[in-house]
Amino acid sequence: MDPHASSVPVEPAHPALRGLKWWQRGIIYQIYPRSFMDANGDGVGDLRGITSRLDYLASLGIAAIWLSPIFPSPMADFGYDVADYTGVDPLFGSLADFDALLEAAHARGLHVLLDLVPNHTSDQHPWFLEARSSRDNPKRDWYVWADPKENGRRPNNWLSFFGGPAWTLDEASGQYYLHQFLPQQPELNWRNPEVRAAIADAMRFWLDRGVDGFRVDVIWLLGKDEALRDEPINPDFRPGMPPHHQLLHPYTQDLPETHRYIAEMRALLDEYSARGRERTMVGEIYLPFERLVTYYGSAEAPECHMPFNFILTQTGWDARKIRAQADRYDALVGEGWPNWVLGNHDQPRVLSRFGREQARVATTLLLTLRGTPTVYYGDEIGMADVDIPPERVQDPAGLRQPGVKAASRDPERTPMQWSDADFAGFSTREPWLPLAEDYRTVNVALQDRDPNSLLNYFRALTRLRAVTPELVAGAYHSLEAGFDDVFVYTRSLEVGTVLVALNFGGAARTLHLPGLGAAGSVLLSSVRREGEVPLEALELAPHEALVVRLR
Ligand code: TEU
Repeated sequence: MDPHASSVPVEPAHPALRGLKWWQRGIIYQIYPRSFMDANGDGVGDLRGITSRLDYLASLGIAAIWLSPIFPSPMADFGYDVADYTGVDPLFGSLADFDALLEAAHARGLHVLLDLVPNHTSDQHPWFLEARSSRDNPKRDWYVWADPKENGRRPNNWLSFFGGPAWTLDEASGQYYLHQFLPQQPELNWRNPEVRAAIADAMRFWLDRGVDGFRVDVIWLLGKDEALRDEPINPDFRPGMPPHHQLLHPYTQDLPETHRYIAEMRALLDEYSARGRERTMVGEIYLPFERLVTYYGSAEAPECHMPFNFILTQTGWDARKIRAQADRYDALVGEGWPNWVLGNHDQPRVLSRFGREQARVATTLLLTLRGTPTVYYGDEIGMADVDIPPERVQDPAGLRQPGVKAASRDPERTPMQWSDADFAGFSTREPWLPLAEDYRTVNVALQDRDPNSLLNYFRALTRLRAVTPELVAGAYHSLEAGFDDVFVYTRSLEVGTVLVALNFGGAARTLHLPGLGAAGSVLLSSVRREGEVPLEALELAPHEALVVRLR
């Protein structure tokens, strides 16, 4: 396979952005393949479906799509249980379908990131079947095994993210194996160099085919305490929280050796980047900023190009709190390239968290803070969480944790709403998860035709980013807005300064912003106004998002 057979056309970057990589200039769009577009009419999305929607994706002004896992899998965790790192599950199509998707995406200037799941495999992966077959199998040490305690109990108190213990007894061999997710997701032993080499081979397989990089699943969990010490009790645990929060996690999360493993993965990507097209690695890491930023690594041993910044999914919709977090993050990121996430396949939809009237404010925030934005499919048209009737719940995280609020991730994984046709234009039959009831009024086809739609607001913002280098590369500086529900910041480069003013509330506000000059010109407003605005008495409509060029 010639990796140059489909290379991404180089987009003409604004001169002020020369020197920035594509993943720094552009926007990442996450696709949950089961729910994006079903081409073969089985009720589940697939690769040919995605390919058929590439023109839509290109129309969004994004730089890359990230596909949640497409690999062969028993689907116990809907693909995050991988049974073969170098194939495509027949549910999604074939390798040939993938190559066609990659080529067609590249032809439209879209990069493609795959979801690498290196912390655990499926219990049906041939490696685990071998490892499990006997204590002296050569692959035994590829996974994490431990003897029962004297009383036959599990080796320590570690817990699964999905409820219950993190250990399951393998009756035949009399040892427990570790799984911080489902029992069907045994954890690889990253201390074993053969494991690291095997994952590197899997990465090469896709890089050689031409993929532009990876989003790496639970990368901060790769190392675990070798002595398997008990984790301490979390004093802040309250009933109703996910049971995993009963413990603190010093022995299963953020271990020092994890940085070494990530640096090895990065070195492999850098080899490919040095030979031609720039490849990238985004790491899934839920940690406080001070720890998160250590995953950029150092100049000598770089790690993730971008450790995901999930703070907007964890902070309430509060302008002051978000300002404080953005200030802290921007300062801590240092030389690293920042990034922002508003939603993903594990979190309630942004619209359901913050309300439909705040959709444009949220979109503007995501696309104008300093750093690469990651957009979750459907958020650009204002899809909301869908109530799933109990008999249709699919997500094992929900099924295993009754009574824990938002434990099931099904509500944010429902089919993309393409049109008001039957099954929302997603499929020709009842999809695997229920469609939102609002799909006849909230869908791509309708919003495409409506110049005032959220979709067209999203596109106007991405077009604005493309011609406004300040919004991509400009320094971030927040301002005191004088109101608890207003967030104001500037983005400046030598070529100029842009002001962003966001009204998080339903009341009109008049801001007094001294020292910025008498007036600015509106670049974009969610209430569609144009022209000059006075900066010493800047009026914001309820729920308005406003972007202004200063002079
Ligand atoms: O998620 C890891 C993770 O931390 C989640 O369990 C998260 O805490 C939870 O979903 C919050 O609701 C990754 C994937 O994104 C997730 O979809 C997988 O289920 C999980 O890893 C196992 O691979």
